[in-house]
Amino acid sequence: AVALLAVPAAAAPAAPIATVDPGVQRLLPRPVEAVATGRTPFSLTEDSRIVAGGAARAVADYLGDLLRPATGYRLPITGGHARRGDIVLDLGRGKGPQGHAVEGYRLVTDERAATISADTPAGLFNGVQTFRQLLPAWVESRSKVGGPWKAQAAKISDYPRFGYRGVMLDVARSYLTVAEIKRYIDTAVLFKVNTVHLHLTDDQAWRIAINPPEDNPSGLDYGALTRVGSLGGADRYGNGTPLGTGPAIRGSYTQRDYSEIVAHARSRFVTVVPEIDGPGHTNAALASIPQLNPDGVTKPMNNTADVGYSTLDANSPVTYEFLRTVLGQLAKLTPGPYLHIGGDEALVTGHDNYLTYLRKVLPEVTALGKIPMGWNEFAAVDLPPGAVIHFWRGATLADTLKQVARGAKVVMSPAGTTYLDQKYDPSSPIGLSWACRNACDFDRYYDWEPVRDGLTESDVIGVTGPLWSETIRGLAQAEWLSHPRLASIAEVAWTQQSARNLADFTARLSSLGSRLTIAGVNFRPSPAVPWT
Ligand code: TNX
Repeated sequence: AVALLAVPAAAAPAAPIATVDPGVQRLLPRPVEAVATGRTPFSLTEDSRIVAGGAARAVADYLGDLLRPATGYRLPITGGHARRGDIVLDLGRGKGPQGHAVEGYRLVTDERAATISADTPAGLFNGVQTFRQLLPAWVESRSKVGGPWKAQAAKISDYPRFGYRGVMLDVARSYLTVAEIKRYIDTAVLFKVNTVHLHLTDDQAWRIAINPPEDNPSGLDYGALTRVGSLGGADRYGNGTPLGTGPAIRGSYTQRDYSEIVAHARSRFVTVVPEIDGPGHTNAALASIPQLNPDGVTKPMNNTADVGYSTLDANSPVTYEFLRTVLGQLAKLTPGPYLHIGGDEALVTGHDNYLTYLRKVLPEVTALGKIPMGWNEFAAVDLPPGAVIHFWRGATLADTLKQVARGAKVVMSPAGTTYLDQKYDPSSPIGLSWACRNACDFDRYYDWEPVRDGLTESDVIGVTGPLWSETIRGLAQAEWLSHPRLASIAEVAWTQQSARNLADFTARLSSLGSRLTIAGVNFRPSPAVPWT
């Protein structure tokens, strides 16, 4: 029998699929075109090799590291011709689906080989994630387990709807170690997430080390940002009710730590987007460096979850001297194209000062060769072409549409359907509930269309799930709130709208639980999913 998982006609719902069916019918996100060919399955054996040359070698290294622990096979990486049972990474112009060179791939599995073809290493990497899901869930085991390691015989041609498929980690309200961030990324790429936004600074804490520059006219003590500013986090609500239990909320990243995160992300074709929030959400900076305050006196650190009470001084040259140093160092450490400058909830800045601030900071970012990104409030000023509006709520929709008409782009994070920090339902022990109340499971985060509100397909470059961390302590809690809702967001970002269907997605989720369990990744087993 030939099972079909192709794009259905726009009006027809996707064909229902069996929950335990292996192979193409469990792929997450759903591919553009995936056909089970009915041939003999591919078998990975102790004689299998990874055939890859040139720039495909980096992907081959990743794939080898992925498969060796569970299989116990050597899986040598080699050039030359493929033999029966090999995995082939075939990189070259025109190898991927036509018109989708940047990230598209083809995958063919049968008794002869598993062949992934793409125009770019990023495309190969996407194909590897699909191949990974065709193998039994036990392949996620970090220790050796028995096979057989068969992958259903299939033909797949696939590419993303959007190029920016993101998740945001708020490491300011609660710290995550470098190892935890790497682990989180390693799970996210399973769903073809390719962007990790790090919310590095906020009222509660400043997490990234900044070196004093050679030219330091105001003699600012940048070391205080981590010496003082990193010692906080959100540990109680404004009314004093304690918030969060688990590992320490404090910590910071040296520039070497940050580079290690960037390098790890890069090896998984993930772009890191650093955020330095301002002019609001800046109490930790104001508590570290006295000259940032109009009265020259540091503010006290504040570990409540409160926001909206702090601001940088838009009329002080020291503010811009400070930001030039900070953004300059981050730009150097960040190979990705974006610098996120926040801009949200500047409630005590005053409108004119807010505009002044942005009109000064935006050119600094472009002068560093980076694309400015900011929360949708920042669309209040004219943005440089290509700037990215990170849309989280509707209040400034008119500004967003105006800036889009002038060439800005949009990343969608509408709070009620993407905020990963929200409780699943009132029984969730952690999570907030201001953006999504009562029923905030994977279905709600799946069943929405990102191109809306007067935006067109080419205005939107992608989707991100923000994981704010006021209530989160450590990786296990971060994972619990993320999975399976991150899979929903990833499919919204990857899969064409016409191919998306909630019932079909729910059925495909059923096999994800065992995969995450074997991988040692925490998740919330939603009662609505027939977990297998
Ligand atoms: C709003 S969304 C915020 C964050 C909070 C979050 C909690 C946005 C741009 N700002 O400061 O952490 O709500 O859900």
